[in-house]
Amino acid sequence: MKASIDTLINTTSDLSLKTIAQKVKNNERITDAEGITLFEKGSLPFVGALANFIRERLHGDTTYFNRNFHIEPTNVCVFSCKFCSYSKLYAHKEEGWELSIDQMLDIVKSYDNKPITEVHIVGGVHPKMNMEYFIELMQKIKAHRPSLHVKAFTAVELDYMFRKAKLSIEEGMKQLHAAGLDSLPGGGAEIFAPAIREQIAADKVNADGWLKIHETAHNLGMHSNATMLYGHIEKYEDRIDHMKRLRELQDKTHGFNTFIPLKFRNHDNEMSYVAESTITEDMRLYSIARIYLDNFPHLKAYWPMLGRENAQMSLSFGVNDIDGTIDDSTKIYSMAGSEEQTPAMSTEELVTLIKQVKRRPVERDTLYNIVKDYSNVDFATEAVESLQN
Ligand code: V47
Ligand code: SF4
Repeated sequence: MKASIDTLINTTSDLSLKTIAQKVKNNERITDAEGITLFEKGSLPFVGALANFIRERLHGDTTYFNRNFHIEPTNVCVFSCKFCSYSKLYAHKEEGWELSIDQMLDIVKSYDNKPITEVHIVGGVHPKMNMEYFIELMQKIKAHRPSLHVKAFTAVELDYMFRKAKLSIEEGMKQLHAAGLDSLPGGGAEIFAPAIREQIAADKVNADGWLKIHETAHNLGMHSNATMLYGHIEKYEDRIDHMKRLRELQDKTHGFNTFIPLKFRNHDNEMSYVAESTITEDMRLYSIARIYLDNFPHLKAYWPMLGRENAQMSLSFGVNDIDGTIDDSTKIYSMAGSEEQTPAMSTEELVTLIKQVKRRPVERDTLYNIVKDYSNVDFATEAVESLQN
């Protein structure tokens, strides 16, 4: 590994790229300007080799996945993000769906005998689904299955809930945490740069509001993820600006677990005229994120959006986490044009996907505690043994 990075440094003639490679080798932070240089000048083999070096320094071959299921309480939303293919405006709410607390609890109960560790709950912003509603949901989930980790609500949903309830972020977060909310997913971040955010997601919480909500959660001892919606109308500078704000907050709190780049899909939304990014650009983005975000422990490829084969390929471009079995129907990507129309993968399929590219599959829980190392698991033998027992 060291030999290959030395070769890369010695064979790179561009001085600015050579300096970046040297910094990566020395485990030094790159600057914002260097991040932009990587986007402008870094070839896929160059940034990929650096990202893989960092990935292997941090995690070796270990590739994490988890066993989770999604609940989408509603696709009715008061906001009107231009890239969203999924939501139905509140004014047309009869075209959307709304799940009752009992219906959501039934989904939780349908996993009673399955070794799931996490439920991921994210949806549109429905005015009727307020603090009381979600406090009751959290309490009922925890009463039913206390060990299930509840990762729920984007900062967009939380901002709306807290404002409606006239609660400070801290008070609102404390109440949900006490009711059973364990951590926050990374959605709603989109692109922080105001000039772009105003064009694609004008009416929802802004960058400072998103960051404040995550900072408050971190200060209460909760962890969270961060996303970035890329490959639409943003520029390289906007990507670096986004990651810079995340890197700065992470320096303060160390509360982020993982960074999840989300590739913009253009099917059936108001931005369908924007071409989707190429796979090469996707892999460059993952690689540069791994290089720039030196204080994020994990980089995740969300396979329902990227597709399984591209997610598999990303494991050579800095990614060390491939999300979950998503043993359920999550609609946000299939409606936006992802090739994954029924995003569910069995543990065996996920493990196989990881092993095919010679990485080590490890099941984790939400907080990256190891649940099971699958490197030596032979599913055929396990199936026979379970039939015999
Ligand atoms: O915030 C919406 C994105 C996000 C489109 O934390 C789109 O573990 C691409 O945040 N093309 C919600 N993306 C999903 C999310 C998430 C997913 C998986 C894991 C985690 C985690 C978080 O979906 C939204 C938005 O950025 N999105 N529409 C679209 N057309
Ligand atoms: Fe609503 Fe989220 Fe869709 Fe925006 S991305 S319209 S906040 S569901």
